[in-house]
Amino acid sequence: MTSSHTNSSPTTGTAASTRATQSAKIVIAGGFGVGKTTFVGAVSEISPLSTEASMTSAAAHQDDASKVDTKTSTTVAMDFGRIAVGEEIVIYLFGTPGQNRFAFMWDQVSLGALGAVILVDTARLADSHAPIDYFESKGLPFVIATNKFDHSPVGSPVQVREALALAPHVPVVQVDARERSSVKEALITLVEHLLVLQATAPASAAAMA
Ligand SMILES: Nc1nc2c(ncn2[C@@H]2O[C@H](COP(=O)(O)OP(=O)(O)OP(=O)(O)O)[C@@H](O)[C@H]2O)c(=O)[nH]1
Ligand SMILES: [Mg+2]
Repeated sequence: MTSSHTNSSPTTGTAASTRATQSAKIVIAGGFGVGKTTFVGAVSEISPLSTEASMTSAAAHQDDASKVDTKTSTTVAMDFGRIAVGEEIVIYLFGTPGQNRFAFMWDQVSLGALGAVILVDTARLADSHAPIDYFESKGLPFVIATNKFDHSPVGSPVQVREALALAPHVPVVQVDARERSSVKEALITLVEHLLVLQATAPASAAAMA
């Protein structure tokens, strides 16, 4: 995997401290209330940074909580989490705000990212069109992860791929954003997808770094 940048650890005299650390940025995107903040929080090894604001009745015309009845807050800027992979690779997770009125944040949140996980609620597939179009237009690789909501129809990956008119090479996986192991699987799928893209199109992958 190509790293987004490389940091040298400060010298303290031990072999471990002089090892280079590579870091990669991954974006967690998707429509309103699909579980992005939950996803980042489930896997982050640090207390995730969230920028949640209460969904008040004053903003009810904007924050349509009827779509996600357990929801009392919404992300207004971004989520941030961190996972170490061994001693040498650190993955930073940036979650986007889901509501269209905060879409102006997506460029900032996605800057320098290697790829994205786009979370999807199969009961509201149309909400995924904007994030999918966004990452396609930026040429940023992504995988689709259908989140496991009780109210949502269980679509097979093939049905979801068809309904979202995805390119054949885009992976589709099922995820439970509350479960660390499930979130890790989705992230591994993205990393594997990035490696395949890099192996098959080295020039374009290098340009993303
Ligand atoms: N049943 C179920 N509920 C989930 C799952 N993931 C998230 N939730 C719940 O769904 C609601 C929305 O989750 P969030 O993580 O806030 O969603 P979000 O995409 O960050 O929302 P915005 O930032 O407002 O777009 C919360 O009440 C979560 O507890 C899941 O996999 N299954
Ligand atoms: Mg959120």
